[in-house]
Amino acid sequence: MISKLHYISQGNTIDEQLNNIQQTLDSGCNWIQLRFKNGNTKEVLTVAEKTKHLCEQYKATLIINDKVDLASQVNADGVHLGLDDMSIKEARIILGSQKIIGGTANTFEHVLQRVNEECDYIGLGPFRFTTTKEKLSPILGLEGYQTILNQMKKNNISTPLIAIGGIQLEDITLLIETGIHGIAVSSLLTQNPTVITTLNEKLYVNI
Ligand code: TZP
Ligand code: MG
Repeated sequence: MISKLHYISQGNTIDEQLNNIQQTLDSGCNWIQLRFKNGNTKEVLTVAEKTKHLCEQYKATLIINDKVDLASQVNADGVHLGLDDMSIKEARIILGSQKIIGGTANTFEHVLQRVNEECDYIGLGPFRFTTTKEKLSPILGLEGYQTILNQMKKNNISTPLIAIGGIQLEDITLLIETGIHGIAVSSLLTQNPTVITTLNEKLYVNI
C-alpha cells in the first residue's frame, strides 16, 4: 500500500539528515524517502544504514532517492527515480518485484512512460515553486493535476499519484479533491513536524 504522506528528507550533513528523519518518525510519519544530494558515497551510506534501522524500529517504509544499488545494499523497501536516473525497468531487474519503485513525472506523457515502465507510484510535480529542489520542472498548479488526472481517467490509468513541490497545509484539501492519492513534503514537515496531525486529518478525510 502506498502511503498518502511521504516525507522527503533534507539536510546537508549526516546529523542534519538523521535529526530530521528522527523527528519526522517521532511525529508519526511512516514513509521516509531518503534524499541526500550533498552527501558523498560514504556519508549517504551511513545515513541510509541508520535510517534503515530507525525505519525498522518505527515500522516505517524506507525509499531511497536515486540510488538503486544503495537501496539493495541496505535492503530498503524501494527507490524513487527521476526521469534522468536509472530506468525503472532496469531498477526492477535489480530489485525484483517485491520492492517499491516510484518514478517522477511532470506531464501526462511522463505519466504514460512511468505506467509503461510499471512503476508502483508516480511523484507528479512540482505543484508550486520550491527552493528544496534545483532545476525544477514547470509548475503544474491545481489545474495541471486536474488535467493530468482527467487524461488518466480517460485512459483507465489508476497508478497512485503523489503530488510534490512546495506543498503547504492549506493546499491539501484542494489537492486531495483533484483525486490524487497523496502528497510528498519536505520543508513542511522538517520545519514543523507537529503539523502532521492536521495533515493526516486532511489527507484521510475521504476514507
Ligand atoms: N521533487 C520535486 S519538488 C521536490 C522534489 C524532491 C522538493 C519537495 O520539497 P518541498 O520542501 O516540500 O517543496
Ligand atoms: Mg533523482
